[in-house]
Amino acid sequence: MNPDLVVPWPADAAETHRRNGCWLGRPLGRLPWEWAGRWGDRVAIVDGERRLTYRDLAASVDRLAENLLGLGLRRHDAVLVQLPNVAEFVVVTLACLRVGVVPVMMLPPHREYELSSIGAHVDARAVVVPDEWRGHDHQDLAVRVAEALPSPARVLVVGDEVRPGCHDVRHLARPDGDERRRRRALDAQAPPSSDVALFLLSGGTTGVPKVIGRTHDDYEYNIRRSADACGFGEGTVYLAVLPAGHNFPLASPGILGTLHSGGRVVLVPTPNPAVVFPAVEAERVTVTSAVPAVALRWVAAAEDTRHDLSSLRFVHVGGSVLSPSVAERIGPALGCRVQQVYGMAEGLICYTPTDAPPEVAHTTQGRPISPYDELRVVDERGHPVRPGEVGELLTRGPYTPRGYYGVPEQNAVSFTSDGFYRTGDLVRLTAEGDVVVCGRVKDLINRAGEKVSAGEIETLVQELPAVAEAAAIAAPDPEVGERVCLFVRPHPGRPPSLDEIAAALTARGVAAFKIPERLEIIRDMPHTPVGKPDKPALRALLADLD
Ligand code: J2J
Repeated sequence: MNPDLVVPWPADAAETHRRNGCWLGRPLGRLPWEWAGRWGDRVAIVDGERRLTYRDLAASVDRLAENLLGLGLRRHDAVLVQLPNVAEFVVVTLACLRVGVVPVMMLPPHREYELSSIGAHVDARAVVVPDEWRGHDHQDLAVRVAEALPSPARVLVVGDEVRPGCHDVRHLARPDGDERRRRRALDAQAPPSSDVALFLLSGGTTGVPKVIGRTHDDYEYNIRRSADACGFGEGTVYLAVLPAGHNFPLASPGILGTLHSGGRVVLVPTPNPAVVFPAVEAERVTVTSAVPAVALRWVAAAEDTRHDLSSLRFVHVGGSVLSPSVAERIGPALGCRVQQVYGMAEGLICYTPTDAPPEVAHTTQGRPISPYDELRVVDERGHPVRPGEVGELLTRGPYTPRGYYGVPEQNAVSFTSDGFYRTGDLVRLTAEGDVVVCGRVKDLINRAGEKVSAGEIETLVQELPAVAEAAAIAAPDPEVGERVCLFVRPHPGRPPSLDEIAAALTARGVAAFKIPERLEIIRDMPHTPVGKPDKPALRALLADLD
C-alpha cells in the first residue's frame, strides 16, 4: 500500500489524543510478548483440540513474522487475509502487525471479484487463505487472484495440502526455540504506532473499494476501551463465532479485547448451535457475540438443548437492528445478559452498560466507549436536530479515522470538512446519552449483519445484456433481517430470471451473501427527479406485493 494515500490524522487532533492518554504510542505487534510476560502459561487460544498458551502464541507470531520478512514482505505491504476462525487467523494477524505488514480483513465468502478489486486497490503483496473451506478451493482462488494482481504476490496457505509454489503457514509459524534473538531483532524493527496497522473493509462498499486504515494507536485504544466497557478480565472466556475478520468479533472487544485482558479465546467455525453449545459447555465460555439473526437461532435452539450454558454471562448483540421483543427473549433463553453493540469498522463503538436495566439493554444500542467521542445528530441540511429528535449520526473521535484509503472523492462525500464521519445511520440520543438506531439513509442492504451495497449490485447486474436498468433494495425478512431484492427493467425480449442473474454474478466471482434472493421485473421503473431509481417508491411497491 502507499502510505501517502492514507488520510492522516490532523496534527492537533493526534496531539490531543496522545495528551488525553488515548494513544499510548505502542505498536500492536509488541502486545503478544507483553501478554506472555503477564500470563505466559495460561491458555490464550483454543481451536478444536489445539490449545496455545500466551507464550506459544508470542513465539509463533515471532517465527511467522520473521518468515514474512524472509519472503520479502516489508513494512506497508498489504496482505489479503482470508481465513476462517482458526488459530492461524490470530497468529497471521499478529505476525503482520509485528513487522508493519498490513493485513486486509477479507471474509471467507469473498471470491475473485472482492479479492481482486480490494487487492488491486491496496496493491497487495500476499494472499493468505485456507486450503479449502466449506467445499471451496481457496488455494486455487488465491493463486488465480495473486496472478492477476498488479504486483507479484505470494500465496500463503493454512491446511494440510499446500501446493508447490504456495507457502505453508503452519510450517512458517512453528516455534524453534530461538526466541530471544528473534524477539530482539523484531523489536528493533517495530513500526511506529502512527502507522496503519490493519485495513478493515467498510460495510457497504459502493463499487469504489472502501478500506479503512486503522493505526496501531487508534486500534489499541479501541480494544482497551471496549474491553473495559464490557468488564473483560482474566476470567473472560470469549467464544469467537462470527467471522473473525469483522471488526465486531475482532476488536469489540472480541478476540483482541480478550487477549488484551488475559482471557481465553475459543474459536469455532460456525454459528450453528450444534457446534456453539457444546463449545460453551466444554470451555465454560463466559461471553460471545452475535448478530441478531444468529442470536435468534440460538434462542430457538436453547429451548431443548441438553448442553450446560450456565457459564455464559453476556451475549453481545450488534451489527443490525435487534428488536426489543427479541432482545427480551435472549437472556432468559440462554441464561445470560444482553449487551447491545452499535459499532462500525469506521470507528465509533457503543455498548449498553454491563449493569444496564433491561429497558436500557433491550431498547438502546448503548453509549460510546470514549469520553472523547463526538456525536452529532443532524437533519438533511446538516443542521443539528433538537435533543431527542431523529437525524443522521455524524461522529469524530480518537479511533474514528478521517477518511478511507485512496478515495478522495468518496471521502468528500463520507466525511465532513471538519472530519466527522457520516455514518448514514438515523439515530436519536436519549436524555442519558444512549444511541437508539432508527433507520438509515445509506443505500445498503443489511443481510444478517453483512452489508451489501445496493450500488455495487446494481452496477454488476446492469452489465448483463438482458438488463436495461436495475435497482437493489432490502426486502424485510424474519430470519436474516433483510435480503437483497432486485428490481429489473429488462430490454425488450425475454426478461432474465433470478437464477440467471445469480449464476452470472457467481461466475463473476461475487460473494454469495450479495447475490439477489428476489427478483421483480418492472416495465416502468419509478425515478427521482435526477433520474435515479426511486427507492422509497420501490419499497412501497414491494410492500404492496407482499
Ligand atoms: C443497528 N444497526 C447496527 C446495531 C451496527 C461492533 C458491532 C457492529 C459492527 C458493524 C462493528 C448496529 N443496530 N446494534 O464494526 O465493531 C449497522 C449500522 C452501522 C453499520 C456498520 C463492531 N450495529 N449497525 O456492524 O462496519 O448501519 O460494523 O453503520 O459491518 O452496521 O457496519 P460494520
